[in-house]
Amino acid sequence: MTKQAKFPKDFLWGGATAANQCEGAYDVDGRGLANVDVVPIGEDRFPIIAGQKKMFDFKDGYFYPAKESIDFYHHYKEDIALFAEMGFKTYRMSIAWTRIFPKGDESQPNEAGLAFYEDVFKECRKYGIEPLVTITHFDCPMHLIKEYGGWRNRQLITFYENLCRVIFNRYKGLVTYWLTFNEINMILHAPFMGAGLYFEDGENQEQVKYQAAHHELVASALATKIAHEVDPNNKVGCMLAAGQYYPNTAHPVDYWAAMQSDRDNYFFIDVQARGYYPNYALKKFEHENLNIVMTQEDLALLKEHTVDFISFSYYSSRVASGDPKVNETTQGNIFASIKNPYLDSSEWGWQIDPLGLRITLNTIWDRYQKPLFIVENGLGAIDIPDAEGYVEDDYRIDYLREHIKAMNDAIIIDGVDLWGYTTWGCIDLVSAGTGEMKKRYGFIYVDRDNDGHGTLKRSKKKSFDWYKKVIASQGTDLG
Ligand code: P53
Repeated sequence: MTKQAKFPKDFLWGGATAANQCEGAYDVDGRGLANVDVVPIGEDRFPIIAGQKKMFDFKDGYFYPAKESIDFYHHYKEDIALFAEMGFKTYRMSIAWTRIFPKGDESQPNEAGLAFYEDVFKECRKYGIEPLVTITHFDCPMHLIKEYGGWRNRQLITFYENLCRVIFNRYKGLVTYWLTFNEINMILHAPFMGAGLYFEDGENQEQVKYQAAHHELVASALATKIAHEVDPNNKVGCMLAAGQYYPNTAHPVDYWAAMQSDRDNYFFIDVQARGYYPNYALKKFEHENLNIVMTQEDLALLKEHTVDFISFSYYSSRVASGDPKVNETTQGNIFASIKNPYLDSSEWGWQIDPLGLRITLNTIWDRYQKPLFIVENGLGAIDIPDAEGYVEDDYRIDYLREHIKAMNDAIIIDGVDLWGYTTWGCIDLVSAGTGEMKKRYGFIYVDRDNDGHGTLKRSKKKSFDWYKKVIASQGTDLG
């Protein structure tokens, strides 16, 4: 048994999911269609989520895994009971915008959608589980994409503001931890999934992405403002797809490349946590002739309403090279990176680096000095269940154990202020990157395959009891 120093008593242990990857019930109770519904599994998925191939509706010959997913919509009581059995202190989940505003631009919300999340939050509270709610986890109503062009359009700020006002008021007292945009930097890598952006031929894509990013940043500041007005107890965080870049060698050009790549991602958090655009970004706009429209009111909002905490996902570190001849990249990740020869990889080619988590935690803490929250971490793997649905997932336990140790070192040895840890996909769900079901992260196995076959039966994996013990022992027993 590995003995660790105790985590803080109020440390928020838990797990994370996202609406579109687990709820299913895509057309139930008045829900409207979103970008995340119309992204199929298969080779067209990447060009579609990158905004390079148009898919605005369901088309014959494709399978759309989010339509039914694991049907959390009809299983949430059973699923939350299992989370409670593991001892979760928090459950990170997201709201599907199109359940509340099916088209996105209505003035009145859909009561059935509001009632659904109210029930989910009450179910969490019944077990003393604190909901941690992502307001948008990659979802944007299709109507806002078709009619307004997604986040490239300034009007999206107002529609998002309406959504925030409605949910902050309705769930006052039920929810206090909010995240404004999941992996806000994803807009650069998967703009259709991240911000409902589809590019027309000949368009300056950088310009469109950074203008849309500006709208999201302003919307995030506005959400923070409203959240604090509605309930001063509300805590609002930003959310970054994190993972430190290492230079490929000690050559200064490699170090410089790593720094540049880090800045591409930290740019968003620099604005959300510090309240203003960093000079390197303003200079980039200038040198690349990107004309980003910003009003004085926008800048004032950014300045006055910075986030209360910083959350991030961490799966892997990354490697950058300043040498154009070095181009052997890792597979299977939206963030293509140079391969790191010192690290093992998952079955999907994601490199495994627990110390990288400690490094990332320290870097973000040094940069912002605001409380941190790890809201995603985990291993996507192929699980082979026995007849009862039990999976001996020691590989997952090993991955999580090493990352929990790294996080413990960051808190106990380095003094990083970390509020909590939610593992990704605590129950098996659809992969965002590939659309597969067989890329599983959960402590709970769900009987469903890539083609949508299966009974949806839930069963505990070996890691279920392991994580339960980790939480019960305040992270001291990682055995
Ligand atoms: P999947 C890529 C790189 C880092 C984070 O990813 C990413 C992605 C998207 O693939 O997204 C986050 O399912 C995201 C989750 C997602 C999770 O990582 O591709 O917030 O929605 O499921 C894991 O294995």
